[in-house]
Amino acid sequence: MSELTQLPAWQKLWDHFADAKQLHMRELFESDPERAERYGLEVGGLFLDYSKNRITDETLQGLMQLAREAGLPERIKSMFKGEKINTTENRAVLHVALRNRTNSPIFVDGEDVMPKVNSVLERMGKFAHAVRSGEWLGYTNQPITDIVNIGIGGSDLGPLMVCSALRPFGHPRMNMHFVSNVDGAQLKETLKKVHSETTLFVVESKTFTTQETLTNALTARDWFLQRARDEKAVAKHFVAVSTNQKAVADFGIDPSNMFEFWDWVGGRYSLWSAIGLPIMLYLGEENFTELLNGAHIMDQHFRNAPFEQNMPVLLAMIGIWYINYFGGGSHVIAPYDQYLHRLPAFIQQLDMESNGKQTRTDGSPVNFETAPIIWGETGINGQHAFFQLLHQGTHISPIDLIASLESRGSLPGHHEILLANVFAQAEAFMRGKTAEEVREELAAQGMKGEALEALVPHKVFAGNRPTNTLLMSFLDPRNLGSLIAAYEHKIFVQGVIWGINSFDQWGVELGKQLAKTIHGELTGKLKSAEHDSSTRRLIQLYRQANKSK
Ligand code: G6Q
Repeated sequence: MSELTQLPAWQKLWDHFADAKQLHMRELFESDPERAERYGLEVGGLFLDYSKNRITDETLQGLMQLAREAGLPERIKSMFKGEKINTTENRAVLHVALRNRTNSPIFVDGEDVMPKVNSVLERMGKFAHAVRSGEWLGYTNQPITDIVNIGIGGSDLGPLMVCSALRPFGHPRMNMHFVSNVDGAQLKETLKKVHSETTLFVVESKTFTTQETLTNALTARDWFLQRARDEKAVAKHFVAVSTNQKAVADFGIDPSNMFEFWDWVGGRYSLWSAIGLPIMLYLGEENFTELLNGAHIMDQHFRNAPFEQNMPVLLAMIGIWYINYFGGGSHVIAPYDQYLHRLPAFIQQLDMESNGKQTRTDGSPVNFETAPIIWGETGINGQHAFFQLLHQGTHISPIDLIASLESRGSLPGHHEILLANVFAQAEAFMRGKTAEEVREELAAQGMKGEALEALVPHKVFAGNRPTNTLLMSFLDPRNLGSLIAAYEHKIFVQGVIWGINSFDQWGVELGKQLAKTIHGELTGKLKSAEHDSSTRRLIQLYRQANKSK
């Protein structure tokens, strides 16, 4: 594979960086009245303003050249064609097939995957309709009122984020619950809120071997049977979503109650598959289809638009500019929307699990930074907390500010305040505040002399802090679908530039193995294994604390 740091565009960008790092966005805006117009882009119901970045036309040309030299055009084609680009697992990467609304054939191992995608979607639709309409009845002939999703990681965060984001579109009878933590508390608290007669448990696990999920599912099943006292009733209250039919059957869920997906769907990219069943149960088939439609719009755009006007490519390459040239290792997701409060956690997994790697696809180590640390919170709450660091701290971290333009559904007077904050923050991050402006401001407040001068340095803001403003017309299934797909493709592009496999997750697999031995020791099933002194001591402390049990 080509050595990224040897590519002509990589070096050319370094030459350009020597000058570009001196530029202040204030001046860039002053010298170009058209900047916002030129550095803005609309795709479907999404609008991206990327003008408040430390970039010029030369930067963008260099970055797009880098994308071409790194083979991005070919890699995009490979993904959409179903080639096995997840090389360490020998799998295709086809979340795009799950929302391929044109139905054009996509082949994996010579087989068109579209018929099975459509057939599972149809089964999901029928099932969702039966549950939502009240036709599907529990063991005492009552309709379902509560859905408990049991899953973790990719089998939790996507459905959880989407169901929270689209709550205004949810079925009024349906209460959604998500249980991922194996600590017992989350399941215990959830079970306090639901009734066995009216609850449907959706057990979601790609592998159906994940200890946390299986433990929670078994406990939920015991809880249910203690109440229903009839094994046959399980079929009305437990369904599974998995790629592993045998494990589902072994667990005791009838395979006719299983919704299938395939190994070419990565966990963190799976909300579009049967893993989206809780989404469909809550929002209905039509809204789920709209979510897929929105993603499809972004897929088509990503596949066909020239890089210079390609939203995911722009987001990715501007990200590369900060990560690899400025050396900023963090990126903030700040949705100005309470319904999107789980979006930072979702993007965190999507990005950090995909690109948190240091080995390239050919097995060689990288000699540059890869995935940034993704973090965030609803913007308005962040403003009253960590934005201080973003404004005046020593780290420079790009921020995605995400909001909806229309005030539809908001309480009177609220949306204007919210959006005023989005725009004001973006402006402040860009402009900053000079010592001269601070002096004027303090003088206007009646301060003067030494007291004024002593305060000036504390109230100065350097500005020049990058933001992307991502605006939706309105937070609905279609626009959310486009937004998520934009991030998925952004992450893919960055993975391609770094030459890493964005679709495996050996770090997660390690976590799944590690606890097994120690769990055996804690439960007394295994004799003490070899450990370092710290681990031995921690195990001892556990034993002492639980001596009497
Ligand atoms: C996602 C990861 C990981 C996975 C969970 C749950 O891409 O692989 O987050 O989704 O570990 O795995 P199962 O779905 O197999 O239970």
